[in-house]
Amino acid sequence: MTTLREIKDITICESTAELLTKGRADSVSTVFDRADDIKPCPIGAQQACCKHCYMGPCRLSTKAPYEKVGVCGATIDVFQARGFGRAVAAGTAAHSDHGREMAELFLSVAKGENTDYQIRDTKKVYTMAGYLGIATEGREFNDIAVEVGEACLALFSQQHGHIKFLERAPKKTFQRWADLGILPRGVDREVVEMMHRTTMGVDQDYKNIVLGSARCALADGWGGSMVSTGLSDALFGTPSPVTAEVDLGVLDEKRVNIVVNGHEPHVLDMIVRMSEDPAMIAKAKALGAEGINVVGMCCSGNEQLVRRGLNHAGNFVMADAAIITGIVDAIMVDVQCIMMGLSTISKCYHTKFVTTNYRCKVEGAEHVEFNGEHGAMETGKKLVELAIDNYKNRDKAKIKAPSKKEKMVGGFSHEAINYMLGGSFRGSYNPLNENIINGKIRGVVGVVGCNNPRVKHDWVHVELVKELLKNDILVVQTGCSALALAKLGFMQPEAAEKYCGPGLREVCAAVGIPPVLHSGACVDNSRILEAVCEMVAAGGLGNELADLPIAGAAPEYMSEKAIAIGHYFVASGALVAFGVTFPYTPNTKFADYIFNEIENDLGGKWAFEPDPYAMAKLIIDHIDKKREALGINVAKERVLFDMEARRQL
Ligand code: NFS
Repeated sequence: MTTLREIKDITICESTAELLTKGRADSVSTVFDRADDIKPCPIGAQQACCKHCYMGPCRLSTKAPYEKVGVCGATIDVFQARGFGRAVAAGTAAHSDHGREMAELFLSVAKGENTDYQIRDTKKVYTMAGYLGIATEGREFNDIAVEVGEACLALFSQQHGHIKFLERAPKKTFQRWADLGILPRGVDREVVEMMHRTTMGVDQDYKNIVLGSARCALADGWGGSMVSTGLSDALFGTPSPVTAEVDLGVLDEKRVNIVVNGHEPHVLDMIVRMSEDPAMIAKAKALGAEGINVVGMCCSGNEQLVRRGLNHAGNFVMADAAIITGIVDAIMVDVQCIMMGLSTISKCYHTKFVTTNYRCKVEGAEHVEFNGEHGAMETGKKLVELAIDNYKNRDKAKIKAPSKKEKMVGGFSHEAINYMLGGSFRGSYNPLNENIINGKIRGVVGVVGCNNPRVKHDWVHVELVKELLKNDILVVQTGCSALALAKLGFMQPEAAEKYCGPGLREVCAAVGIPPVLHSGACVDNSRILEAVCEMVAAGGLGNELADLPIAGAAPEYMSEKAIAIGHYFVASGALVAFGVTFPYTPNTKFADYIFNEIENDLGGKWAFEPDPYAMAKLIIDHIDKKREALGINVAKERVLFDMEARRQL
């Protein structure tokens, strides 16, 4: 019998704790309990296992002096690099297959073949055309849009030359990539090449594999993800500040509740639109409900939160808790971060678990295929009806409706940041740069990524961000991490007063922004690339991305996608710190390369640190080092709070 953690050790999120307690009383198993039940394989966890051929799998000792090698003679450094490269390829594939879906959808709309969606942000299409070198003078908008869509789609299978969006980077950063020979070609080509290079008997130089992985990761960040963000903005609107409510309390006992858990914004968009149809509302009312309530969960929810202020139920590990409420009439999923356990747990309640994408079917789930290009509206209606019909099956004895929810302001695209800081007539990044130069803002850090049930849910995110804010570091967020902070009120302008050092507090008050900016889903980390390019362009902070006092962190990550994102930030010149665990063996050449030496090649580097306070310290040290190199470091005390001070806070 496994001993399960006490709920207080599992999460700091009150509503999650409340529902997990009920889940245990209901005898259902959640992702947290399964994490207690299955210990990670210690050899796999250190990437000291290679299973890419059938002379093995070979497992090496994780203790120095690492003399043992695989049957083919491969060293532990090659083992680690291969595993790393494959994670980057898988993550890149995931973001990019999603990006391609957006490109195909956009193209069908631009061509006038699909009237279920519209292009809502024409300005974005012109901007994209500019980056892609597509002429716009004197041309019909639709012709431009079709060409933009085709160019974006072609970028996936591009065989020669680099992805055009890379030219948005500062010249020096671009030159670094060119000199290293890692300017990526099309996304598909880079993913295929990385899979090839990591098969048995191909690339057996760990540095060459890691640099090859950088090429693949760059194709993700500056290719697939950038296409996804750009075209989704064109279709659904570029985010600008908007209010919403987050946490499980957004579920409403009196209405039909639909939770959409996934990554395809057009699926959620259609379900929301169909739920607003008076005929649908009438149908729900006829069954005794007061209406229909659609909320997001994880990333497509993040996209619709920052674009239209859609309420959001929480990060992906909270999906079990949502079902345990007994008031979720349907949970609809598309692709990515969908736990198979949801199928099992939904059967313990009345919840319908519905898959909608041919790529992601789950045993035991009902499948209603959603095709954005054909009959999206019809399918959207069908999905909403299915939830309405299930409302009558609620089991009153199993209901526990959570009440906790928090208000937030989100929607900080790089365009919105530009506007907020500079105003509509002189929108620019100059004010941000000035505040960094004068030291009111010490640096900017992207705190992103998943939750991982092996650590206390949300706690690492929140403690890290608190430390950064106290030290005048502006925080930009995406993905599940953003929900951790939003649920605790960090995304309200008032949070600046409560959590920030004096400099950051002053800037936030003057501009009227929260100190933690929500920028969208994980694919929207490409927005952070855009923002940091603008920072270099605005001047005064160096000539390449690696000069900036910035960093990235994914303190509770769990996905291969996070590794791909981390690596494109490293390849773009940032320090990237990961928590929980990292697939490496300490004191090997591979470890030394990715954590140190790689900085000479790429300008950025990796760090692994599970403790949020130590992570904050290493990030702040890095930022101070960059400030010093820029000659803008005014001596500043680092505020390190002791336990007592933390408790008071
Ligand atoms: Ni990102 Fe979205 Fe969340 Fe992690 Fe999964 S939902 S794309 S991978 S778990 S942040």
